Amino acid sequence: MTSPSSSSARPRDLSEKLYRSALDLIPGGVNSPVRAFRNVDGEPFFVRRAKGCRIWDVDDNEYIDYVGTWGPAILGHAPRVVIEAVHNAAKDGVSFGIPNPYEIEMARLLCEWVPSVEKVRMVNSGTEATMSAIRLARGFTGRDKLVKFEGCYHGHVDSLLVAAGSGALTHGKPDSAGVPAALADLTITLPFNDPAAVEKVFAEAGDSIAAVILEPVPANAGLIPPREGFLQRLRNLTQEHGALLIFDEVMTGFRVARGGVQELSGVTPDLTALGKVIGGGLPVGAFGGRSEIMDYLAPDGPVYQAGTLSGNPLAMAAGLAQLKELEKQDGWNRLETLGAVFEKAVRDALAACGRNYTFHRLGSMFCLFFTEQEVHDLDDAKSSDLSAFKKFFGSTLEDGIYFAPSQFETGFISLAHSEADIETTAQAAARALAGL
Ligand code: HOZ
Repeated sequence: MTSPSSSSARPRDLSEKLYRSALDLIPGGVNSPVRAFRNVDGEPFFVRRAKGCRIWDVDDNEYIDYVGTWGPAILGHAPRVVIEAVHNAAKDGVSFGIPNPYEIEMARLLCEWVPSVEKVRMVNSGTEATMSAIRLARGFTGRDKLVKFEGCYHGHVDSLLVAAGSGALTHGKPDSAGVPAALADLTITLPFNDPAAVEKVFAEAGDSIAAVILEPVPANAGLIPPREGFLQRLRNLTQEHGALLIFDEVMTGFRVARGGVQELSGVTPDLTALGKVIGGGLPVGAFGGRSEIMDYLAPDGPVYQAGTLSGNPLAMAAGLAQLKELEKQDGWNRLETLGAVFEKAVRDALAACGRNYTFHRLGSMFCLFFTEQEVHDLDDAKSSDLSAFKKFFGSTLEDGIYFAPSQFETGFISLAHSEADIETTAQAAARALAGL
């Protein structure tokens, strides 16, 4: 088996063979574009197994993983508590399409943990969560327009695939074909961290805006903290104009704190979209908020939203097991400690090779921007040197470290990463930086 410390080129014969087959059968060979390694001039490897902070590909190469299945694997891969919970739930049936007790337990936990949530509905992905939240906002306010921010990514929802981050940005197509112009015209897109731009839009069209939706800490254009007071300004403006404020905490929910960015910032939105960590690695999303708004949903209200597999017992059991374990292990404090160790290691590696690249971290989320410019919005993020990123990615991958194959994604540390893993990673990063 090839160990993470090996620096020789890794054989990927079986992955290459599988990828050839995939290209014949699946568009682009992948079931989600961010997996395609296109902008790092590579090809994806195929995973055989993952455990803790490590993954092994089908050619038996081993990697320390900082993608964590794009966020959900906060305890690490295949945690015992989650495997047992899924196994136990499955013995009683894998899907009912009829209410089950896990749904109540999950709803109670979410209402207790997430400040904005008085009532919640479960869905199957983050995309479904944001899609449903904006429909609800439009139904509740009787208005059509949405405000979103450049570089924020809210899943592949028609109305929100405008100036979108994540894979859309990575592949240079932040606006998708197939989104009707009439729909895109209802989405007003503004630079992040620019309160004056939001104030202007509200002054001009405030009474037609249903909602402002944002990742309160954008994590799909790299990782970009909000400037002091920005979230509160959005809260005040939306309230003054009768619009709703929607936080998309699919990335940050249960990750940066038990109650997400809204707990850390003290700014409470009207609606919140959740996903990723909430499912323990199974396909789960949720959206919730004030009761008076949530009660607009069918069957009580006029806004239709539904799902055959929503509240699925396996998914609920997995998510509950992961969330309870996080709390039991004092997860958020431990992740902050690990994150600080990681940050110091990265900053030391940067200093050692005389690079002044911008590094952002929030708890266990991080991004190294290959630019010396401060990063406060998408334009700043786009000043990154993508060819330097590409070289860095290739070098660390060959050294057995798997970072996301895009400058515009966020990295994740899990509770399964040890300080020794982080040290190994820092050494690989230092080698990669020295080689730029
Ligand atoms: N939302 C994920 C991280 N940016 C992307 C996952 C995907 O598109 O497959």
